[in-house]
Amino acid sequence: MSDDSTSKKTLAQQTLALADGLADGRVDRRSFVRGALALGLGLPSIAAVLQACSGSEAPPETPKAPTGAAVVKPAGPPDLGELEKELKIYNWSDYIAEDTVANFEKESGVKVTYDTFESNEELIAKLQAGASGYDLVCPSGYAVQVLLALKLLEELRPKYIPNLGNVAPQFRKMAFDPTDAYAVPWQWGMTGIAYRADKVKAPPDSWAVFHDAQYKGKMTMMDDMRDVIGAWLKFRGKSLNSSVPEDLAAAKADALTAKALLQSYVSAPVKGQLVAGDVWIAQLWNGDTLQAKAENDKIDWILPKEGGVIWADSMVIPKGAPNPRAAHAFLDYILRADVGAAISDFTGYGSPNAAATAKMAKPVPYPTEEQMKLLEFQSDLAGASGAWDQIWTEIKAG
Ligand code: N2P
Repeated sequence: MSDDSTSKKTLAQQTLALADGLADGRVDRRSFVRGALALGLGLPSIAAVLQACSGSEAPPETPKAPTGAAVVKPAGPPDLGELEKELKIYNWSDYIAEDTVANFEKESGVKVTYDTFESNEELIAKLQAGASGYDLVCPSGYAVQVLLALKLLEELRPKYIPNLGNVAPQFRKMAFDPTDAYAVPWQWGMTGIAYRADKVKAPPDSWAVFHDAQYKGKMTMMDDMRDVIGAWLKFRGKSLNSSVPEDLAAAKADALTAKALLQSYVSAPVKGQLVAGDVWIAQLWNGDTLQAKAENDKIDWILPKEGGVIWADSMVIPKGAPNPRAAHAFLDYILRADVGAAISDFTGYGSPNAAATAKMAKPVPYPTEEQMKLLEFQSDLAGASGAWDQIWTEIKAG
């Protein structure tokens, strides 16, 4: 063998050793390229070896189970990239502390666009229309079910949300997200009746107050199909998720009787009318009522004796969200005890975050078992949603 052939053999052996090292993980891709170039290997050959070894970043040895069967780790989704510069959030109005977003922007350098909506149906319609550009939105439980059925949500990446451990046990594995794969609970609350104690003859205790002609023109119900029809279903002792045609027909009749006495259907903006005294009795959420009460302490709230809605609203990531890393960063931020406490102290709602509840100035206690008998979570109407839509259209037009 000539010197030349010896050196060629050595070169081949060295190249093989390098390729073996790449294949079994002892050599990383960058070191392989550097070594191969030093050995004089051409770029096309280097590329071919790299492609052949493209799985080489996996651990070199597959661990064996005691039985000898190979343990195959399912490939997870690829890591999220760098923190993006922007984040677009779509949330209910008056549902966050005044400085929550500003503080996040300051510490993360992410610029937040924050828009608001007034009902789950508005949110669902926006996401269904496509290309909303939102990275985080806040549906109630039943609306999470609807969005999941429409395949409009991304799965969470828990490794980017270390504070997930702060979520209280009763808000984990809820019916709308049984494996905690999609939703980070934001706030919980109830729908009942807000009233001006100084204007009404006696505090209301029933949905029947909306049939009381003495308050004609001084009452409102929410601009929300699920809440209005749901209230009249509860009034007749039915589930607020009923799809029974007779139940729905009775609810429609009750709603039309009430409509003749209502000033309007209005949700969060009714707070100002209660404060001013233009409205005396309003179907409203407990937390928004507390916000109004901060401006006028004559405003009170009751849960009607027939019962009402309890909800848990969650932050979820819409399919194709343009800034998923920033979305996860915001989720982790709001799950901090101090940030979560500030949000709930401002909104007047309960925090699903155990660490935050412990820090709240005015914690809202979760209902007892006894109180829960009066409360019901809404669920996806699925096949009955067309009938509900139809009835709501007729009520609004009636
Ligand atoms: C709006 C809060 C209401 C949330 N301020 C109802 N799910």
